[in-house]
Amino acid sequence: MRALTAALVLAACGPSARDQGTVDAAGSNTPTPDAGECKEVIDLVFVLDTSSSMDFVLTKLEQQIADVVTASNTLVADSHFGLIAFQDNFALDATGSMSTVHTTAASLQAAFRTYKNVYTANNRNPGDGPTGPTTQNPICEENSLDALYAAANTFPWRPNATRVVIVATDDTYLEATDNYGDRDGDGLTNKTDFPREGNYPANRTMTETVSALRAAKVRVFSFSRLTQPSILERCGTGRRYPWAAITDGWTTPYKGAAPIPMQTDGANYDLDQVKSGSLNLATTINQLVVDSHCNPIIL
Ligand SMILES: [Ca+2]
Ligand SMILES: [Ca+2]
Ligand SMILES: [Ca+2]
Repeated sequence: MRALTAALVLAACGPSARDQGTVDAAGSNTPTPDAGECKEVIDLVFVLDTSSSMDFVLTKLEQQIADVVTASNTLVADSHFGLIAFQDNFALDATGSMSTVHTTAASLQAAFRTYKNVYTANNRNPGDGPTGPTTQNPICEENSLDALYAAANTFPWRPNATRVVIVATDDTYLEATDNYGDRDGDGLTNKTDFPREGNYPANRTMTETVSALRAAKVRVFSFSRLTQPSILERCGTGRRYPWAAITDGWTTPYKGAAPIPMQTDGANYDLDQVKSGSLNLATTINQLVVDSHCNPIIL
């Protein structure tokens, strides 16, 4: 709950008020002791579940990302953006103006479109590339964990940056040494009837991933479901863990470990509210960037 408390405190007396100092009784503007000290730039990485039920997020991001880029650059110039797409494996997108670093809404929009059309629409895993096999993904859980590990360790975070990850997914994850392609959990990935098995090992544990994120001083903000989907909305394959486990790691403990946003001084938002339109993605992201900027992570 520390993360939520921090967010509420910041909402009440946020960075803008702090930076402007205080106005004393005589009306002069007296800088607070730390005024002007923070010169952090903003590095914001999207870690997105591109499986079929998540295409609405890609659509909304394509529509709204220009607002996010503008707001971030208004807060402080030269914002950097990254994108990691995942299903049963992941890819660190390298179509930005500086390879894995995007600096414009246009290149992000093009990337969101590509993932939706080439990967989401074909159940193709991002790490397999555009000619990889289709009709993959034999169990519902998705590999957010290895994607988050890559965000922590592979994205070129700048030393002087406020570091934020936005992860969007509607399911929980597996840990090493499980395998996302092993639909029946028998340790083999050799079944070829639908949904076809494939070799998609989970490479990291939750402990390794959280440690990497904390070491990199990355806040994780998740957009995930708070409640189970109706039968009609459910992932059409089997799953490793019960439906009740879809919140594990985001808003409920994962095998006893506190959720990832809570362990990284972030927060979770309700993905269903994004889907229904009652929570605006760009507005929410812009606010959490403001709240995070120059606000040291409390671990
Ligand atoms: Ca899915
Ligand atoms: Ca899956
Ligand atoms: Ca198997």
